[in-house]
This record gives sequence, C-alpha cells and structure tokens, in this order.
Amino acid sequence: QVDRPERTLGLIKPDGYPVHKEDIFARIKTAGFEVVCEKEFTFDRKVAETFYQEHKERPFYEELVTWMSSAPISAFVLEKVGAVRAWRDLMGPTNPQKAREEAPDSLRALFGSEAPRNAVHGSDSQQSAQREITLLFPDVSPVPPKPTQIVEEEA
Ligand code: DGI
Repeated sequence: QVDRPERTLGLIKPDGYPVHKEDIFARIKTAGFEVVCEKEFTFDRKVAETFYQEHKERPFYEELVTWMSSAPISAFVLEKVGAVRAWRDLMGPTNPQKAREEAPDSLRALFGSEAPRNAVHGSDSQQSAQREITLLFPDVSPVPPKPTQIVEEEA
C-alpha cells in the first residue's frame, strides 16, 4: 500500500503577507510540497467568521476575525503525502513564543510575534482541510485526483 498524497489549506496572515511571502514559499518548496494553487485576497468578514466558526465562543474570536479580515493575505492549497501534519510541523506551535522555545526553525518562531499574530495558518485535520479548501477555493478539488488507472488490454 503506497501512501497517498493529501491536500491542506495554508494562509499567510496579515502580519506575514506580503513581507515574508518569499521566505515562506521557499520553505514550502524545500519541504517538498506541491503548491496546487495560490491567491491573494482579503477576507470578507462574514467568510472569516465562517472560516473560524469552531472558535466562536472563545474570548479571542472577535479580535481574530477582525484582524484576519483587515488586510490582504495569501491563501494556498498544498499537496504531498501527509500534507496536513507536515504543514503544521513546518508552521510550529500556535503561540510564537512557545514556537521559539520548542521549534526555533519553524515559520511561527521566525515570523510570528504574539497570538493571534502568528504569521501562518494550516488546517488541523483532513476534515478541516476539505472544509477550508472548499470555502476558499470552490473550484479546486480538496483531495488529490486519483492516479490514472492503467488498464491492460487483453491479448
Ligand atoms: O490551529 P492553530 O492556528 O495553531 O490554532 P487554533 O486553531 O487553536 O487557533 C486559531 C488562531 O486563533 C490561532 O492561529 C491564533 C488565534 N489564537 C489561538 N489561541 C489564542 C489566539 N489568539 C489569542 N489572542 N489568544 C489565544 O489564546
């Protein structure tokens, strides 16, 4: 059984975009992700609320949604085997201070300041990835296309 690729959604947040875009994409390429698609856009507030709906009851929700819809950001779909986990590992812990202590080479350690200003977002599960990709890239498949089947012709 060969490990199948999967897709995840990444964002460069307002504190990282566009200043750290080049460095972040260089790290993405080095880590072996395929960038399936990428766009610059500004969150409509309502879409940001939907995107972060699981945090609706949290004390930082208002600040998070207001900030995330305040300026242009970069959104992209990444693909590779184990993409969800691999992208979260590259980002590092949610809290940039903790990231600097525990994963000093991670993107949040290098480019984040203090939550919610942690430079990048990544889906936290395959289920979240599918929801987030469908929300931000309705024309893009949230899962990799199936490999082409090679059908042997009968002699
Ligand atoms: O999946 P993550 O982005 O690593 O973390 P999450 O899903 O728990 O939280 C989503 C975002 O909300 C996170 O990237 C930054 C912000 N956030 C999380 N915890 C806190 C926070 N913001 C503030 N101000 N305080 C928090 O404790």
